[in-house]
Amino acid sequence: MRRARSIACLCGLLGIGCSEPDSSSKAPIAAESEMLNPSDPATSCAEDSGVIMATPERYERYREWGFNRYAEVVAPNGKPIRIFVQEGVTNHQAHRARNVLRFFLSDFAGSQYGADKSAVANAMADNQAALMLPAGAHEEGNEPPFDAQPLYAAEMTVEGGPWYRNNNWEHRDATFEEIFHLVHDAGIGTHMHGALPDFQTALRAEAEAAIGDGRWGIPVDSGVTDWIEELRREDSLAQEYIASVIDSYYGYWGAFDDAPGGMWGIYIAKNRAEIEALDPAGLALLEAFLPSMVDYEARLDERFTGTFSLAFDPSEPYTHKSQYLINATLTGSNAANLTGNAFDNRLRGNTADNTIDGGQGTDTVIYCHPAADYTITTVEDWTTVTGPDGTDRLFDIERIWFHDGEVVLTQ
Ligand SMILES: [Ca+2]
Ligand SMILES: [Ca+2]
Repeated sequence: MRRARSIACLCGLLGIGCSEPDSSSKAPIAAESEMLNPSDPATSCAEDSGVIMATPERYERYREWGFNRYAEVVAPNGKPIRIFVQEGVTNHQAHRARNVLRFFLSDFAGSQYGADKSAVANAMADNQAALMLPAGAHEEGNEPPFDAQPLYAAEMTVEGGPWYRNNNWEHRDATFEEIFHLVHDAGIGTHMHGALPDFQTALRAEAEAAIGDGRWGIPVDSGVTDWIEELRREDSLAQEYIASVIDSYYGYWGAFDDAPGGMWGIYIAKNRAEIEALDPAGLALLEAFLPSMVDYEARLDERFTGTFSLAFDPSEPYTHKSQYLINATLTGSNAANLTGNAFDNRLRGNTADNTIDGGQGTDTVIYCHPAADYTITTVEDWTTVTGPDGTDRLFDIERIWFHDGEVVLTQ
């Protein structure tokens, strides 16, 4: 059962029979890297390399288990929130997991609990929070024995990859759910001391209310009732409830048509409009911490061909998810294209010839070399940029960012 997997995932956090400390658990942990500002276009270029590194030698047990790569999000207190990557997980998957974690920890101005997330990130680092990305799929009894939130390769998509494009439910993307569990448990605070006890109290109360009035915990099969009871015993109803709201809010169940609602039908709302109509209390709690748009840099799977769109298009069901993205980058060398949405998009092509259409808003295309390396030609509504990244055609783009300066295009 898929629900059983979520329960099993908690054991790493709760220490139920399947965890042992890694060799560093008592020692203060030092960061291996510096955190770059994700809203600076230069970060896109700088993070082409250097985000994923070899696992430091002091994590000997992780290395023995094949966690050969490592990444981190550095909290304001200078301590890392660690990500361990097992052989068989791609760097793209690891990079995206890090971006999702950083997105959850980015300040959301004006929100009740998310305006300054420093204390949440610091609590995670102080609690020695870790995310592990094991290869393959979860197998009961075969979990790597670490105090770390697991997110398996088989349940991580990458924007533009086949599982993402096809909404492959055998590889349902649990990235948002599992990484938010980590933020919730170690940062907001559940069994560990966290930064936002009032938020947790509200989430726990709303989870019970949602079970009571049928918004969540909907018994679509006989296992759900048992699962809810087990969550109640573990005191983890709040974590699973808000994860359901988050998943539907960011479009991850918009294309699900096997049952009404999201999270296999356990949650009453499939998409944002349904949350607004059917679970306004859940919506308010989510929006007290997380913003409406996902502003991490979506680095598309290098196999992607065609045009990746950030605008909703009913004929392309993956756009239920991509409509909430703002920043997208093509990787690899396929001659693929990007289409933005009504927001101020930051878009970046790859080394091939790309067509990039920003749509409405003030949109920026990023190039990582100095401006002198490129030739810019504008004919009517189209701007052509020729240089080390091929010959790209830009439409509805207002700015071009080069390594040494920005060019404003006059329409
Ligand atoms: Ca736009
Ligand atoms: Ca290009």
